[in-house]
Amino acid sequence: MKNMAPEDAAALESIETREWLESLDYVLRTGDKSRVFRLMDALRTRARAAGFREPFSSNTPYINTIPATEQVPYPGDRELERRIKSIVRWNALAMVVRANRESDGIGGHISTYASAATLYEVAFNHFFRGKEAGADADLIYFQGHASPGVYARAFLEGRLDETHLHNFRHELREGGGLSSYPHPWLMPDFWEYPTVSMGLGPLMAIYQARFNKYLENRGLKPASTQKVWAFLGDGETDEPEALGAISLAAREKLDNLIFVINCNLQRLDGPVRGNGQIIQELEAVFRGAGWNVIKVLWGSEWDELLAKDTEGLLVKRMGEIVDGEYQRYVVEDGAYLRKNFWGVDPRLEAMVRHLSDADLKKLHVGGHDPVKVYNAYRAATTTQGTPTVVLARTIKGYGLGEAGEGKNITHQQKKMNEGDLKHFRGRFGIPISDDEIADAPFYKPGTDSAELRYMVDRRTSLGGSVPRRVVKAPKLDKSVAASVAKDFEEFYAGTDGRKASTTLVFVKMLTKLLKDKEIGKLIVPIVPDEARTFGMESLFKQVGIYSSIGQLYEPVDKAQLLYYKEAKDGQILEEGITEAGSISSWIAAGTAYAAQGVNTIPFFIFYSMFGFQRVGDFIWAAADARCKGFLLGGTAGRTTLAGEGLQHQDGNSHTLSLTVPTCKSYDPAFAYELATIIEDGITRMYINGEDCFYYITVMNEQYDMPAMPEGKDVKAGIIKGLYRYKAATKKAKHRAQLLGSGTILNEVVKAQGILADYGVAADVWSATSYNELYRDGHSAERWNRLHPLEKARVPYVTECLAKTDGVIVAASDYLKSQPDMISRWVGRPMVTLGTDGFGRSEDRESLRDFFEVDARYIVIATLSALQQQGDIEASVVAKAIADLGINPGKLDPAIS
Ligand SMILES: Cc1ncc(C[n+]2csc(CCOP(=O)(O)OP(=O)(O)O)c2C)c(N)n1
Ligand SMILES: [Mg+2]
Repeated sequence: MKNMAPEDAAALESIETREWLESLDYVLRTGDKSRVFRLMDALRTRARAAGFREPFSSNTPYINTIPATEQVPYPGDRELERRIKSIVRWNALAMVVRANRESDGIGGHISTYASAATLYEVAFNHFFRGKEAGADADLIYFQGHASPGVYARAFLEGRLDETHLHNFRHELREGGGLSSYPHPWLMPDFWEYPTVSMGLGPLMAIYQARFNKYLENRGLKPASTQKVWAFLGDGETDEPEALGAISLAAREKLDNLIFVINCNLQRLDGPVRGNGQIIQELEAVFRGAGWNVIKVLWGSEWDELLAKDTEGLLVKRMGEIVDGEYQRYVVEDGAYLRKNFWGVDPRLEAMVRHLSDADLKKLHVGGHDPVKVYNAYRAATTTQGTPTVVLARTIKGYGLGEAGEGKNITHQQKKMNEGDLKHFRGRFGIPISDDEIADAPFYKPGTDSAELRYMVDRRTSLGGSVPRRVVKAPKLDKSVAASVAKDFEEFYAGTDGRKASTTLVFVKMLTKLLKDKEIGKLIVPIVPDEARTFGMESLFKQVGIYSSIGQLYEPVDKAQLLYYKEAKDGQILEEGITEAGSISSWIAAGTAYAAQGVNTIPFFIFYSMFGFQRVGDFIWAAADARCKGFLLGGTAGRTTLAGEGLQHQDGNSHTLSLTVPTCKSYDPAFAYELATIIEDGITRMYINGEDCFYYITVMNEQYDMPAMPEGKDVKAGIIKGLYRYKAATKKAKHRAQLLGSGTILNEVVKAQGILADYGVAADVWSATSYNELYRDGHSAERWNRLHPLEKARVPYVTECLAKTDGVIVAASDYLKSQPDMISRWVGRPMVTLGTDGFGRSEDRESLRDFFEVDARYIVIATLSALQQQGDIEASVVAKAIADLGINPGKLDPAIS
């Protein structure tokens, strides 16, 4: 062949190929699959032995994974389902078009759902199981931008009315509206999972599926056939979170997980991979990670052509077109396709000679063919031992025609003129007259129409409508509060001179909670490879680390008391180094009270700097999902964590946690404060049923934990954010009120002592939460503004401080903006010290000097404030600066 003319070589190769394929066909007919694999293996081995190095590929050809010959027939009424789908399409489009006519710029998306309609409708009619299916009810993550289609279906099912649809993106209108995207916070009976911040949905879905297995393995939920479905965009897969945990899904054999990627080849601005093939790229990534990949690329019209493609020419041609060109095919006519796709080879051209240009244009892609989609889902739901991803090729803006089908502008298309609407109506056969079409009216057939009866019937047999959010778990009994209070008794008594850190105290509390008879089983400790940092390793042995396969090895430390114990019913979720994964587990556990009917109480402890700062958007989504539980920011405090420096020392997290409306943040100093806060959290979230969660910073500095001071208001003050910890013991000429939180409270107490020498009697207050004080202050202020005739409400912080005497100084291990937030309600000027700036690798003492938050700086701040109001001479302050060894010329930590 080497010395032949090229045409002869090609002809010979063609014959040779045919012969090999015929031999293979023979084996396929007469042998079984394993015989084929053995044969191919033998060929590969022979070729390798001859020195041939096969190029690596984790791809299969650019055709459907499930061949036509392996398909089962469609079980539904195709014609009725097509009509239903068309009506849903119409209403989804009308909702967006009308909203934007009324309020220009209100937004909404048409093209995403237009591309995904078949992917959803097949699932609605045949797969998604609703809440009546009990433990088998599916958990579905809908693609955020497809929400108009989900609303449109709910409208036909009678769950939403015309007013709702009319009020799409007008949530504040009378009669209620529909939120732009899936937001359980705003539509708590409808949506379950927030997805629209791209990439979060897929990651949360993986950990959700994993958590479901955890619940089953720990006996907290019966074994079930429940599936987690995650619908996402192909563009969305560029988010690192989207693909970041796919290897975990395969490793954990999550056959309860199905990803459906709507591969319309486009994102917002243009093609996802104009110069490549996103589907092949995703196939390689998922197969490499060990997933079952099902490609749905071509509709049934192609089956006959592929059957005739004995030499693989068509398959080869399909695989060599880049996505940018495929997108072009959507907007071009049949003649263009004939010339550019088929015309490159006379043999290909011959394959479609019998078809008209119009016929060529009608050759659909797989994601719009219910038979192909049904078969893919059927395979996905019956696959065992691996998660499945369905890569479905679709067309963005399908049906919009000139108004945007396949065009680069289609994602943003929200307006359609009369002509466009008529085109769409015609294409999908919607019975709306020419007189009415310009208004884009919603269309709903009668309740006893065949369409509606079919829809409702299908949903009834599948366990009811979806999505639907139901809180399945009853609230915990009041006796739980008493039980926890008993567990925590010792923490109110103090450590009697023994030093402890709040982290250590927390771990002791967790240990007690894990043993609690009433709620021990419900506690879910979560750590991202940080348990030893926090001294939690004793829990490994006590409750075990969850592993879906138990422990297949004898751990290296087996002989020791606290060995690394993995178990199938292990309680700790040791996630490895992934804060994003850990927070997703926390969300799954913290929302299990709803969909799963289990009141699991998650405690996720992490390096505080890698919490809100790193995975803040997940925490925002958690709040949207009405998540409950505890977040523990460990090794917190800019000057409390010694040595680690700029990337680790956290002075920011309380500022960031303030932004989450349902998050209550605390910076406790002592064991009894921490006990009070956790007890309050369990009561509020799980006994009273409040949809909120707690963020608590805990530190690694060790000191004496005092007993809780006497006084009936102490516990209430801890929860509200402020209480008087230690009043001045002696009278003096001058007065001061000193506020401190976390470990810095100890510096404040020291300052109280030094100030006595300067003739200042200072009271010490523990400010456990500036965030809560700030919220309370604004709430009172707002109420007073709107109710001028009523008795004015007094902010709690005013109640505490307004009647006191003396200057006010507050010191924090976090940004100065923390104490600054309450300054307007304290009745007089207030001085704040905090740790604005970048951390440093240093010891605690040097750090507190650098950031100017130690006892000496608190003393200077107090004296300076007294000087400002004319109570003492400037020379007294200057002398104190010198006496306390402070360098006034030192660097400003805020900007160095
Ligand atoms: C984190 C995040 N970044 C950006 C956006 C804005 N955005 C919304 S939709 C979209 C394009 C979506 O493309 P794709 O995932 O392919 O979905 P399609 O609409 O094509 O199905 C973008 C960039 C977002 N919602 N979330
Ligand atoms: Mg896309």
